[in-house]
Amino acid sequence: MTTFEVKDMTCGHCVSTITKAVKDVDQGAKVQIDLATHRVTIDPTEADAAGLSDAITRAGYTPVAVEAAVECVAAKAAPARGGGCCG
Ligand SMILES: [Cu+2]
Repeated sequence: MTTFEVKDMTCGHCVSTITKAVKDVDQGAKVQIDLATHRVTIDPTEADAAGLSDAITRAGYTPVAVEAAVECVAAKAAPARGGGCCG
């Protein structure tokens, strides 16, 4: 599971562009996008994090890899999202 924060993803069009870009490099990947938090979570089948990051960059966006620890902080900041990693 790889998570990116993509700040310049702002609307449904961006969501479909990014989803398509990811599927172009990894057809079987599961892509979950939360527009409100600008998070793109990818469950890849063949591409690695660098390849996925590349694909999103080529689509015209700026992905920033999110570490598990950062995810934890974000979950605490927004409890409605209920992050499992923070207990
Ligand atoms: Cu957009």
